[in-house]
Amino acid sequence: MQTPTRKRLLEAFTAASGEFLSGQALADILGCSRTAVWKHIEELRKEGFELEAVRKKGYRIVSTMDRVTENEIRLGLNTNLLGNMIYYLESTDSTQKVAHQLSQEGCPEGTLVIAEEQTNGRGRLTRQWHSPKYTGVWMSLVLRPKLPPQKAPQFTLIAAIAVVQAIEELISVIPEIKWPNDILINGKKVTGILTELQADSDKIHSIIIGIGINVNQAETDFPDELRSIATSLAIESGNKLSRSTLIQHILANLEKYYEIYMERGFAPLKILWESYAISIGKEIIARTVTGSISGRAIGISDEGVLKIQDSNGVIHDIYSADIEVKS
Ligand code: BTX
Repeated sequence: MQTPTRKRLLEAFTAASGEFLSGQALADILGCSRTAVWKHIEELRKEGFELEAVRKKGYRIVSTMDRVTENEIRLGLNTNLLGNMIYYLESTDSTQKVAHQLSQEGCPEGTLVIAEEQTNGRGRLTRQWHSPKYTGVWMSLVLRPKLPPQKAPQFTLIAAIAVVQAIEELISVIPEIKWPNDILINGKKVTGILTELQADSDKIHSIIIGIGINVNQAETDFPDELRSIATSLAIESGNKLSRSTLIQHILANLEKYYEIYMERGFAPLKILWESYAISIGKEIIARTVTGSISGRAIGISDEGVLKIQDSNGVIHDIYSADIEVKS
């Protein structure tokens, strides 16, 4: 976590969009001396930012390195809530675990935990999420909506919309959502979302949304067992992508949809979600912990529950499952 001064400095460079900012202008913005400005600039340089200093013009940021440090994410971030606190970790077991801990300690809504690598990334149930260093986005967000716990599954769907749109904003691929928590490109998994809760029976304390995105991996970076089912944005688009830019787009989209959701409920977002979903209208098999159900996926309810109609016309509500699309 960084000082408010550092945060303001990066906001000023973000607003300048690559233009020069004079030492005096920065001193005024930050409310400190020009020497103090210079010290902050030196700190940024040490962290890997390439900064240009020109006499009578001031400073500007020329390029950044591809890391997902707090500074990298702040430079270009246009949100009010999401990312207001950023915890950056070079390596951790799981950002979900860290976010749970911070949430229990009372961290503010919008807190983001981000790591370059996870050594024990978690999927649903007891599954693992492969999270190698410097190649993906491994992040967890803490939200504190005043809602009953039954609403929580909708947040997986809202997060999926935010990620799909962020991908579309940056590269030309067609990402699709497989209910409830996978994003696929050309049938292979590029993103997994894990929504967890801290709640009483009637009230959510926090929702922790974990998002894992394969960004810059090559095929050979995936272990054998994942190679046929997983892909990365770089493999699909042919180009490497700035992870911090991707994160900025996700946070901006998620903040927008979170606001819409809190004001107008899930209905307007349900239509959007369905427009990205691959399973709706198709014959699918839903494998739940208690057994499998086959039938046609006819849609999701306002609560985000998947509706499957079997061959006898009976409609089943599916709360959690792995989906296989048959046709
Ligand atoms: P899931 O249970 O739907 O998917 C887990 C399954 O996905 C694994 O069993 C494996 O088959 C496959 N898999 C594992 N790693 C990858 C990968 N990198 N790419 C594609 N497929 C993979 C999905 O659970 C939810 C994943 C959330 C991950 C985020 S990362 C940040 C946060 N911290 C954390 O520990 N988990 C979340």
